[in-house]
Amino acid sequence: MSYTAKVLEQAIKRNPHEPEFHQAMTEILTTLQPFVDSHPEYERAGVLERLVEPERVIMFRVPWVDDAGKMQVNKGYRVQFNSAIGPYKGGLRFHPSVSLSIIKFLGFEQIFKNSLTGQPIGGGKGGSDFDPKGKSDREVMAFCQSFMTELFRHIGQNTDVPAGDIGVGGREIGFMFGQYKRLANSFEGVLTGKGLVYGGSLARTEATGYGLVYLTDEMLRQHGKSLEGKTVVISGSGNVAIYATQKVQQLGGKVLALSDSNGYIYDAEGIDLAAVKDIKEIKRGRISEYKNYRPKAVYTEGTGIWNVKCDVALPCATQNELGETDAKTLVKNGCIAVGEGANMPTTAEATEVFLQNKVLFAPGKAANAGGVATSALEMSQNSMRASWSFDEVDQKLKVIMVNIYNNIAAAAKEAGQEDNFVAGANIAGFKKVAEAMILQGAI
Ligand code: NDP
Ligand code: 2IT
Repeated sequence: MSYTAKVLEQAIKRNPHEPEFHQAMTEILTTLQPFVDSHPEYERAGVLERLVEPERVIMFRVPWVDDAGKMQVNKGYRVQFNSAIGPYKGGLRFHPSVSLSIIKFLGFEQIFKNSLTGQPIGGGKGGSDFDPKGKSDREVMAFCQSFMTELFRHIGQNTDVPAGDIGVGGREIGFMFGQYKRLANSFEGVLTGKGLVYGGSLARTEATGYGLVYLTDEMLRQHGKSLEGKTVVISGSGNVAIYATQKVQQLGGKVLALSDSNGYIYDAEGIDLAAVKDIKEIKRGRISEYKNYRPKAVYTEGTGIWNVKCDVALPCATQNELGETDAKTLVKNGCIAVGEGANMPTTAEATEVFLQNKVLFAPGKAANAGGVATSALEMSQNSMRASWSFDEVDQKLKVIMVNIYNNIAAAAKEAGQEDNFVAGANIAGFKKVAEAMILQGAI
């Protein structure tokens, strides 16, 4: 049995009932196998056994009082997975589905993603099973303050720097930053995605969606194509989906459909992004309301968005939202490229369908790395007490995404798997972290 297979089997056995974490480890360790096999120094140093075990897992109670005066209790998590190349860095997710398994899969992915950005950031992730949907601003504030009342003792600008993810945007980051500052008595860049008036970076809000589109366009260009004139389907209608839509439109593509957890809208004339922003960013409403702005658009309940014919698919909602049947439908409909805006949105079986059919496939840890990369730019600005212009940050982001593409393409080619960017991203992300771990001894 190979070293990778042994470590995977043991890790699955030692972490039962964590299906998403198993899925992420299986994907990464399986693709790393040929590379790791040809480098015995990794086994000698026990790199993989260490990589799959988080450095620290924090789980805590989050009590808060709702508007009816009733006590509510949620679970809080922070998984500080790997600090070999920098302070732990990664988002916080507030969603009722959040479990230790989900936070561990996200934290594990984050190690490799952060390495790919070329920035000095380690991997971490956190969150809660709190559901911000339908809560008043005061309830969200009460929750965020209670969450930070425990978390603050575990984080810091040089230790662990959380940010947003599903259910955590500018409002939540603001409430958590304010509470951190009171408790720690320190105004510091401990969170990213902050408001522009208290240390946030221009272009962080746009960065994940923009970065996804920069990388997808670069991947197409290196294959003699581009996003210009292409039809695009994007799932989700949150932060990543909205700014992916904006950048696709700027590059001359046509976005036909967007979704949320209830259903999807199809607009043959191309999505009216101002309408979507009004519904989602201002009113915090449902995507079905799009019909009030564009009566000719079609709203369909449920998860069928991948049935919409398109040239390019950008899954930007959540894990395992694109399965084998969806992948086969996309291929049959002539889809030429997929870029993962979400983390692990494509199941293993669906990924295989894309790779077998030569669909250009950019995995999330590379394609959505623009968000965390720009978070690292926010950290740099905070340390320097500087503030860069939108164009400056956007230009840096673009360079980072093109570099990521070049690195994963080169790693894939070197491994004899040209155009397999899943393998390329895993190998390129792994190499730097593994080397740092070996150089630092038994950490
Ligand atoms: P938001 O909370 O802003 O938006 C999430 C979107 O996905 C919403 O439209 C939501 O619909 C939908 N969604 C969430 N959960 C589900 C579900 N279980 N089933 C169907 N739809 C769902 O989050 P983001 O846009 O920030 O995050 C989207 C994805 O991108 C996540 O996978 C996240 O991990 C990843 N990501 C985010 C980054 C960032 O900087 N924000 C960086 C890198 C990756 P509804 O409103 O109905 O729940
Ligand atoms: O999945 C991710 O990379 C994020 N949610 C962004 C993390 C960050 O620290 O900006």
